[in-house]
Order: sequence, then C-alpha cells, then structure tokens
Amino acid sequence: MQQTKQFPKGFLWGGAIAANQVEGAWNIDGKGLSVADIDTYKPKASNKDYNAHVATNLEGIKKAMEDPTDTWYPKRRGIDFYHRYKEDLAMFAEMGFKTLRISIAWSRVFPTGEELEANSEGIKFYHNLFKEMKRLGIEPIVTLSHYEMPLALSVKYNGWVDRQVIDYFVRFANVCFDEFGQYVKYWLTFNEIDSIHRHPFKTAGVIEEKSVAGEEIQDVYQALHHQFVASALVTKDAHEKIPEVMVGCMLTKLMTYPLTCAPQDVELTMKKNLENNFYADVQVKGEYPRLIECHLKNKGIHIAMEPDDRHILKENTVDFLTFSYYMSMAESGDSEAERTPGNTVLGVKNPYLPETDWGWQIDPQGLKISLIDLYDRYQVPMMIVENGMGAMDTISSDGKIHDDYRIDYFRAHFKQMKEAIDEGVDLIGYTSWAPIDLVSAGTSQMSKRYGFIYVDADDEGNGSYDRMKKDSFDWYQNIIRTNGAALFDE
Ligand code: BGP
Repeated sequence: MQQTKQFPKGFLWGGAIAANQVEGAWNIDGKGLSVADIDTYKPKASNKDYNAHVATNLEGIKKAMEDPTDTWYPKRRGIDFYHRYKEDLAMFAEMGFKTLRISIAWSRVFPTGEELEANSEGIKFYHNLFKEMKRLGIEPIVTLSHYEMPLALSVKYNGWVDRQVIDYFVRFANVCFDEFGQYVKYWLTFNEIDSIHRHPFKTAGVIEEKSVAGEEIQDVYQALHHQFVASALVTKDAHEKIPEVMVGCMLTKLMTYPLTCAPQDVELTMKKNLENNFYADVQVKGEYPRLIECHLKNKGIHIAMEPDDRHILKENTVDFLTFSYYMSMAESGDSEAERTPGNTVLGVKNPYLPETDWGWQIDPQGLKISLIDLYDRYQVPMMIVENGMGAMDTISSDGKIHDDYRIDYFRAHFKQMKEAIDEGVDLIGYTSWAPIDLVSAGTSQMSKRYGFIYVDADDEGNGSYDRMKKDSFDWYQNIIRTNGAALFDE
C-alpha cells in the first residue's frame, strides 16, 4: 500500500502543560497550597546528580507552609500563565495547535480538598480559559491530577494512603465534569500514575515519615490502589455525564533495553518493562496482572481492598491510552555498569545513544518501539501527551534563539511516529512537552527549557516574563500546517 506523507486526517497536533508549572498565582483568588507549591529549586550545579525526590519531611513541609514568599519555590511563580493565558493561547493558535493539554489545579478549585463547595474564583478562571480555547478552535485535553494535590490532604491523611481521599477526588472530578464537560471531551485521570514509586509525595502526597517503619512501600502500593479505584470511579462518572467523552490513563513510558544479550540482562529488562506496563494493565484491562499480584505476595505486600474494588476496576476501564516519552535506558546485571539520569530514573547508559544536557538519552526509535509495543499489548487508541527536550537555550547576538537541536529532536521523533502509524498503530494525537518554557517538574528550574516559545525568566524568578518565538516555533507551525508532510520535504 502506498503511504502518504501526511499523518492521519484529524491528527491532534499540539502541546502539553501542567497548572503547577505554569499558572503561578499560588496564593490569590482563594487558591490553597498544593504539594507543588512547596517543591524547592534544585540548583544548576546539581544537574548531573539530579534526584527527583523533593524534601518531604514534616519539618520541611511546616517551614514551607509558613514561608509567605516564592523565593525557594519556583512553582509558586510558574510563568504567570494565570494572567497571561490569552497571550499564550494566541501564540499556540498561531502555531496551528489543534489541541492543548492542560491540568486543572485541584487546590484552585478545592483549596484544602475537603470543602463542600468549589471555590468560585477557581471555577471562573477555568471557564475563561476553556472559552478562549474554544474561540481559538483548540481542543482541550485535561488532566485531573498532575502532581498538584492540595497539601492539606497530604498533611492530614498522608495523601492517597487514606481511602477517604478517593471521595474528595471524586467530588473534585465531578465538579470539573459538571462545569467544564461542555468544553472538554478528552480527560486524563492521573498524570504518570506509575511515578508514585519514584516520588510518592509529588504524585500522591505520601509523607514517608508518617509510615510505620518498614511499611513505606506497602503504603505506597495502598495509595496507588486508591488512585486506581478513584480513576475507575471518575471514568464511570464522566461516561455517564459527558456525551462522546474519552477518558484516558497516562503512563511514563520508560523503554528499557538489555545492555547485552546475556540472559540475565534480558530477564532483568523484561521484568522492568513488565513493571512499567502494570499501571496501564490495570487501567486498560481492568485488573491487576497475575504476575504483579504474585510479586507483591512474595514481597509480603498486602493491598487492602473493599469487596467491590475489583468489580469497579473491571467495569470502568479507560477509552484510550496516553503516555510520556522522553528517553530510553538500558538494564544490566552488572552493578558496575555506568548509569545516567533519565526522567526521574537512573538507568544504565546505552553506548549507542546521545544525551541531553541533563543526561537523558535521546532515542527516537525507542518511541516507535514503544508505540508498537503498547499498541500490540492494549489495542486501544493512543496519544503521546508528553515528549520533548530540556535544554539550556541561549539568546544569540542577533537577539534570536536558534534551537536547531530541539528541531532535530522533534523531527527524528515525528518520523518514527509516522513509521509506527504506517505499520498500523492507532495514534490519534501528539502534544509536545512543553510548547512554552515552564518550571521543571523535577528540578524546578526555568533554565531547563522545553518550549517553542522562550520565557524571559531565570531560575530565581528575575526577568520580564515576556514571551519570544524560538526558531522551532516556525518549524513546528509548518509541521502542523502540512499535517506532518513537511518532515519529508526538508
Ligand atoms: C514528566 C512530567 C512533566 C514534565 C516532564 C519533564 O514526567 O509529567 O510535568 O515536567 O516530565 O520533566 P522535567 O520537568 O523534570 O524536565
């Protein structure tokens, strides 16, 4: 069959951002503190020793809660999207965005998570945002939980460890469906739900100190189970409330290769990849995989379930699968094998791949492998909802940002996406991370830049916050305008 150069008709090209990394306005219009608002800045010097775990001891949390400034907490500042969203949306529309993935800050709608009534100022902000997106013809994709739960729920309940948090989340989600269902067809429940094991506080408000010694991992699995149940419950509600709704799960795709073909490396790698798929297994297939259940049992981990939980999971599976993809890594039985950081992981270095300024290994073909692997396993429509390259952009003497490295990164990944589509993968959309510079999730740096649009702000929050197009802006605009065909004319 003759393949066209274009992506499928109606392909959703766009970008992705998260409330806690862009909005700022952390303490106005009734917003409560979220776990992101106490996430500290990790200085440039620690780039290579990047450790994604935020300081989450009770003393540190108390200190942060009492600090009325944003000095150490860049996510309190974001990029002032709260006030500049019209300007930003206009630039996204100029690039031709068909879609924009955002998240709704739970603590802007329910400041402590426990209120019975939603904060009207928060609701108003999102109404205005969605109205503007509609006016510009940009289809929203909304994540309900993207590393920004109300801090009060974390402190009072140890986050998702307590089953009661399910009820608060269901209330929040239902307010979102009732208020914004008229604008939003695509919903994602939890961003990178698997990340709970890598940063339990950021993902699920779990404070290690609150666990009984030795039961920390058990608590994390319990919190995860509550998120699975909550995800299924709100999927059911969305299906009942919003016509033609599509609810998706969201996975960090951490593609792992064996460093060598030694069977030991192959087995370790297979297990890593099975673990990585487990989260989507539950959300797409509606049940815990037998191998994972056995693994938990062998580890002495017992997840407390209500009698109906398995039924809830089975009956309310998601409609599509989304994932983030930034890098791949290798695995080896050799404990001395050289390692390099990736997206909140420290993987074995693959000698065949280049890496970013942050050591993340660049692997476009790994995206194609991931697409085929995931589609073969789940057979549901898929979207890539995060992919991009964090880099230290500099302004050249002509006053412009020539980010050819970013264009090269995207070009190579898009070509692999197209090959996967031509081989039969049902890929319906792609949102780059991030179309505009924003505060890094892992390091809270502004200097780790992802955007097609530059934001004049530094790590300490100095700068005009003015926006400026990088070279990649025009390039991406052309890709969208030609629905991908321009990739093959360059
Ligand atoms: C993903 C998160 C995003 C985003 C991205 C890049 O895991 O969902 O919020 O920030 O990673 O990571 P970082 O910002 O640490 O470079």
